[in-house]
Amino acid sequence: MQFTHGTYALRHADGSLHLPTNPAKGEHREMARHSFLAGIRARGSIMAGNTDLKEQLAAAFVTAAEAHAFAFTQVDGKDDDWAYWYAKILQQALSKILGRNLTRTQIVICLFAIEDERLARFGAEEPWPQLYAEHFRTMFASDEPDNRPKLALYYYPECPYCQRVLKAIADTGTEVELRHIWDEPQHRTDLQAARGRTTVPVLRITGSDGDRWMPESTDIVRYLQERAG
Ligand SMILES: N[C@@H](CCC(=O)N[C@@H](CS)C(=O)NCC(=O)O)C(=O)O
Repeated sequence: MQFTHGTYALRHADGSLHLPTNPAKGEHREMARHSFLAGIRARGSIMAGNTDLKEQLAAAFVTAAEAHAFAFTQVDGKDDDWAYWYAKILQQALSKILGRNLTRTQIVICLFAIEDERLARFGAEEPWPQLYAEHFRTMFASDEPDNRPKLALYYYPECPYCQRVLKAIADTGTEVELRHIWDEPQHRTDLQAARGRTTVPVLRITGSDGDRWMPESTDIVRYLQERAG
C-alpha cells in the first residue's frame, strides 16, 4: 500500500497543516474528523493483515498525523511542538512494532532529523509516511545480525567530519567498508550519481530493500551509536 501526498492531511515542518484539498474556512474541522476516523479504520485493517515492518510503521505515522490534524483543527494544524505530540502518541505503537522500547526523546530527535532531511532533499511533495517509516526501521529495528543492512562510508581521511565518523566506527566496533573517494574514482562517481554532490562523509546503508544514503556526520554518528545499542 502506498501513501501519497494529498491523500492524507500533512503537517509541515513549521507546524502548519496541509489538507488534501483547499476547503473553504470552516470545512477543515469536518474534513479532519472524517480523515481521523478513516485513518483509525484503515490502520486497523493494515495492521491486521500486514507483517511488513515498514508498512506497519507507515500506517502508525499516518494514523498519528490524522489524529494530530483532528486535535489541532481549531488552529488549522499549527503546532510548533508537533514532534513532542507525535512522540507521546506514537511511543507505544512504535516500540511494539520495532520490538524495543523507544524513549520520547529518541523519537523527537529522529522526527526532526527526518523532516529536515525530507524538506532539504525532496521538498514537501515527497510521500512522507514511507520515508519516515524507512528511517525509523533503519535506525531502530532490531534485525538479526546477519540480516542487518551493510554499511559503507564514503570519505577521505583529511576531512575532519569524516574523522568524527571514523572515531564513532572505532568506538562502536561497527563493521563498515571504507570507500576513499579520492583513491578510488568509482566511489566518487557513485556518490555523485546518488547524491548529486560529493560532500563527505556519507554512509551508504544497503538493506534487503535497497540503498539509503545518509549524509551529515552528526546523523551518521547517532545512527552508529543507536545501531550498536
Ligand atoms: N555538515 C557536514 C559537513 C560535511 C563537509 O563539509 N565535508 C567537506 C569535507 S570536510 C566536503 O566534502 N566538502 C566538499 C564538498 O562539499 O563538495 C557534515 O557534518 O557531515
